[in-house]
Amino acid sequence: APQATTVTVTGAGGQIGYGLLFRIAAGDMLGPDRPVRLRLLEIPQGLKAAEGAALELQDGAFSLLEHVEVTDDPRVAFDGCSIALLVGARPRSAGMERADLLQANAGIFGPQGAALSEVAADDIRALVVGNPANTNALIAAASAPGIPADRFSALTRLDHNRAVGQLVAELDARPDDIDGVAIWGNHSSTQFPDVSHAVFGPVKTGPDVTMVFDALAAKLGSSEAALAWLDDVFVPRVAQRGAEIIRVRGSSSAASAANAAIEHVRDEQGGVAWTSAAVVSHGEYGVPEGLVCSFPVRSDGDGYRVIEGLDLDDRARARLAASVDELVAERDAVRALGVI
Ligand code: NAX
Repeated sequence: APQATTVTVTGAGGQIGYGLLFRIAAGDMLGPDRPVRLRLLEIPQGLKAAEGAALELQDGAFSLLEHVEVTDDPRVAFDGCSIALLVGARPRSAGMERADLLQANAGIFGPQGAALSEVAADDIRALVVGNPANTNALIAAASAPGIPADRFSALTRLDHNRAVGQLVAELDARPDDIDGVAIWGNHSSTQFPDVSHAVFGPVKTGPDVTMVFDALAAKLGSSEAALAWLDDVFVPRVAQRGAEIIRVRGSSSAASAANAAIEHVRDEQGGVAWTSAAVVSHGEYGVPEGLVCSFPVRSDGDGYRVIEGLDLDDRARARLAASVDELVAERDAVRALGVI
């Protein structure tokens, strides 16, 4: 049997952790051929919840699960780890300013980046889920001198999947019939969910494929109506879906976030032609180098790369620029705090 892959989940006692652990153990993330060793990192107040999850993992008797360890020490949690899911973060409390939030999270993601740099496996890849995810990933990467920065990414696959879900409902389609959706910018309400390169139709059967925009225009009666739906319904609905889930469910997205994190890692490791992820910019589409920004990406199984060469119209450029401005402001605030 192949050697087990060490996967570390931080915030493992929280609700996304609870959604993640069992699917990882079942092979949904790395496939049915790769055994896993799970390390669960928590802060002292979260240890009992993580230990409870570990007991339930035992009760799952998963054939791919070799070992589970619960700890509050990042150095123990990341030792030999190849995949780190950085979920635990400091939430924004009432009246907290952005600088306070960034500083509190820098106190988590700085030390975790440093610990990863010292003890993780050479093939380490880290996905940041905990918010503010893009800037937390920037901080972790900057704190990990021994790890190439592009091994860090942040989750916008949930936003991507939310966008597909809205199109599926509007076009009365199936998820597999939609390809080429893109999330640009920050994982926040400034993000730009973009369908301008998206195609609709039984994608693999060629002749019936149309642009999503044309399908929307046909459905809604005109191009103007399609554009109005995108601007007034689709973009805000996707960008504010997190708040909608809290309103309806009474707590924030958990299973859908865990599902998206599983798909992010699965596709990064297994290869994918087109999805969305927040990755370190090399200046693509004019996004300042070093920012962790969401783009349309692909992977050949060795990490996400930005899909380049797409035409962005004025509307798309303006929306991307607004979200990038927010990322720049977050980076500058973190710099002003002396964190990076
Ligand atoms: P929970 O509050 O249920 O769980 C978070 C857990 O992290 C807690 O058990 C806490 O004890 C632990 N934790 C805090 N600091 C830690 C540290 N330094 N080391 C290890 N563990 C630590 O939150 P949950 O609903 O699981 O959400 C986790 C994070 O994901 C939040 O920051 C949330 O905002 C973020 N999200 C990100 C999404 C994305 O698409 N990028 C979507 C879902 C979610 O909102």
